[in-house]
Amino acid sequence: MSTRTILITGANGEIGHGLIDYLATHTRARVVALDLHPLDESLYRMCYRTVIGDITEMSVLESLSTGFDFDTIFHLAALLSTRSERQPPLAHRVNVNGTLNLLEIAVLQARLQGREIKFIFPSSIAVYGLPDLATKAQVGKIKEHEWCQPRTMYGINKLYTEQLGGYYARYYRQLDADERPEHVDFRSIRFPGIISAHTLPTGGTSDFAPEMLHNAAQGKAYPCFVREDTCIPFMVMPDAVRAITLLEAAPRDKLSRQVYNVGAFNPSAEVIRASTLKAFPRAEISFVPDLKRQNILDSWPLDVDDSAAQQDWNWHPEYDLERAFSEYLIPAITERYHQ
Ligand code: AKB
Repeated sequence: MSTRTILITGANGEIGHGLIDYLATHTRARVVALDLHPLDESLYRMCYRTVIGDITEMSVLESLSTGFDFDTIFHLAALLSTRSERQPPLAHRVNVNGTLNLLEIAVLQARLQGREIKFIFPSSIAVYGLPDLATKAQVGKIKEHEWCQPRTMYGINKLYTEQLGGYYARYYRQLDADERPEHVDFRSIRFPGIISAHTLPTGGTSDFAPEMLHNAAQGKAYPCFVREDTCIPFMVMPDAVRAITLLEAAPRDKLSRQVYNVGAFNPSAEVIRASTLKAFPRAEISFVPDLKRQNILDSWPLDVDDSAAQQDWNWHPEYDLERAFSEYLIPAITERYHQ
């Protein structure tokens, strides 16, 4: 195994936790972790270097670029959908300008090193926008090019930055006289809601599922902010980390596109409640819909068609709903709160 140097932005976030743990356990990669906040204690020893800094400040990124030769950038830092809706200008600054900065750093790195730099970018089902519940039910699984009319600031930011990544990979400074050697190999995954047993998301709209489960495990009543029939795709964190590392490792000539759907299971909120109650029978879970957040969820698809990911890089989730609860979520969450 060669020793690669990997930059992870938003390292302290949910995917950051899962990814750093995976890289430390399964590879010899040197992880340079960047986050606005100090990294959790548990992650420190797994990283080669940790940096506290803001991706909207180019000087922070430039000084990182001076210090390291990166093979891959996992750009995970973002404001999620609910938080973005409350602070749209901040969301734009972080989700769009921050990503632009990172893409510029990738170009700079490619130029300095004279080789291609991989840029791995988590996008989201929030890029989709179904007009109403009847259409949502009727269209079922949707492909990457369908229904890309997001209703949220976050969805718009993600859809635009996917395209920005495509531009940096294919057309960057296309009018320049000389062929430019620098190249960014941009690859993106549209993640569904992600449920981790070890961390809780903040500021997302799919948060109702992990919140339900984590509250139940702690014996706390949970008024769930959606209707019981709310249905969007989800996956558990080990599959999310598998997906992002599989995509990163895939040979480029096997990739037919730059942006891929990935799915695993798509239970209604009621089914998530029932699965939670099976493990924690005394949990108090009620449904008290917040109509505005509900509207956002109703505009997200029921399910995604991930056949391109299956074909191109052999994507298959390891966890369906049943296995996710019985073999990952319940044992790990129980251990987390009851040890
Ligand atoms: C959110 O709810 O904002 C995220 C997402 C679906 O991208 N979890």
